[in-house]
Amino acid sequence: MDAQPQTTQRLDQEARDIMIRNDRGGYSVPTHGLYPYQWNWDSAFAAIGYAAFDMDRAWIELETLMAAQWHDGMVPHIVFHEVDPGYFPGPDIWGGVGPVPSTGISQPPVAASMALRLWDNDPEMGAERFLPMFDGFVRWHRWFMDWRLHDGAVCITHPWESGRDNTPDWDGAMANLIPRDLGEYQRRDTGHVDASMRPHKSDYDRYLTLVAIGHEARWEQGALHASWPFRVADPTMTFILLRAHRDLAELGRRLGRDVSEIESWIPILEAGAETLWNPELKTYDVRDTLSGEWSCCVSNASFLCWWAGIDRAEMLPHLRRVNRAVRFGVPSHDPESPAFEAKRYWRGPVWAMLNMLIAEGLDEFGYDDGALLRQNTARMIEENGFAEYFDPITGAPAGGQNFTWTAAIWLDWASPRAREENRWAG
Ligand code: 2M8
Repeated sequence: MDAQPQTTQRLDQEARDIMIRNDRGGYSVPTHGLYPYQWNWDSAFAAIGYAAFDMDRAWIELETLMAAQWHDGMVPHIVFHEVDPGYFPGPDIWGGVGPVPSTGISQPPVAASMALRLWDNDPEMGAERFLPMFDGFVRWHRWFMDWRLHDGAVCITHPWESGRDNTPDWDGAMANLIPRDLGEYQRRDTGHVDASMRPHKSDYDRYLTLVAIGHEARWEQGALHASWPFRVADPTMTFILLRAHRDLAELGRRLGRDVSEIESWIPILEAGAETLWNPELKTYDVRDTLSGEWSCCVSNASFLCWWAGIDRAEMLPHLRRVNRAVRFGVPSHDPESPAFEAKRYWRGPVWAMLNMLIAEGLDEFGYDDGALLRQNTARMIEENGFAEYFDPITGAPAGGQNFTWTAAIWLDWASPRAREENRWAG
């Protein structure tokens, strides 16, 4: 056997071991220590990782997540199954009002798209397991349509809602947000990971201010909507929800359900996505809906347009430019921007799961860049392991280690074995 298949076999095994070790029984944690709870979009990616060796376990991941759905349809960003003082802020600070202790915001709704993938893996099991969840998914997607739209683009009300916590995309909106005096609090993240790879205290002051406002209002969207001090229209959310609507409609059709309401949301978001086009920078960009200001940032979320089914000619030169500037693309922030920081979380590092979404979108439009990105992601993991994120210039692993979504993305997509076995193009 030559070196490559041996490496692949070893990494496949390592990835499976990580997924098994991060399994807490019915849900996975992103990594031991740093993130001891169930996160929304992490779980969606975890499901496709489990699908590589245990389809039943894959569906359980989504079922556990959906069981935390709130009465108003929201599916929370963190589900606090078992209180763990190693993470801050925990359930007491959030005061979520769902059936299980949770946060009061959501996260990028990639779950319907991952459910469609599970279905394609095993259609019989897919029909059986998705049917009971279909209505819940529709209610969740409707919640975004009811509470998060601005001119058809999807907004976030907290940096944590986008999943791209400290991206420079909302530096302006964050600067306009006046933090409360919160007294002393103890962050736990910097006890697990070097502070140079994490957000600053000034960020946390604002994250916690928003949580305090939501908690006081018991997360009543109707009450919060008018006065909420942070509302940013975001390509991550807009593109991911647009794709998720398309995928949910497909799942509904397969189940023989009426999907006309879901289909009616698609043109709304398509029009909304165009409101995120920054004509000066010629990129999909973030817009602060309160100040009207553009962020003027090219981020990895800007390149989710293809995943959403939108092929915009100007985006390909941007993608090639930012990838040329680093060894491992796609950097989470433009390396030519002064705000770029190679190791600080969402201000520069590469994230394997966003690479997968970007690459698959490119594949669907027939661009070779998708296959190149997959090979590059595979090399990055081969050389540097299953880190939370990676320095795009050196590939150095950053953040938490033995990370669920990196292992899942390897198993389902980046591993050469996945490519041979799988239905994925390229
Ligand atoms: C990161 O965010 C959490 C808060 O949600 C944190 O830093 O405490 C983000 O990378 C987010 O996208 C991710 O879902 C979460 C768990 O991996 O970690």
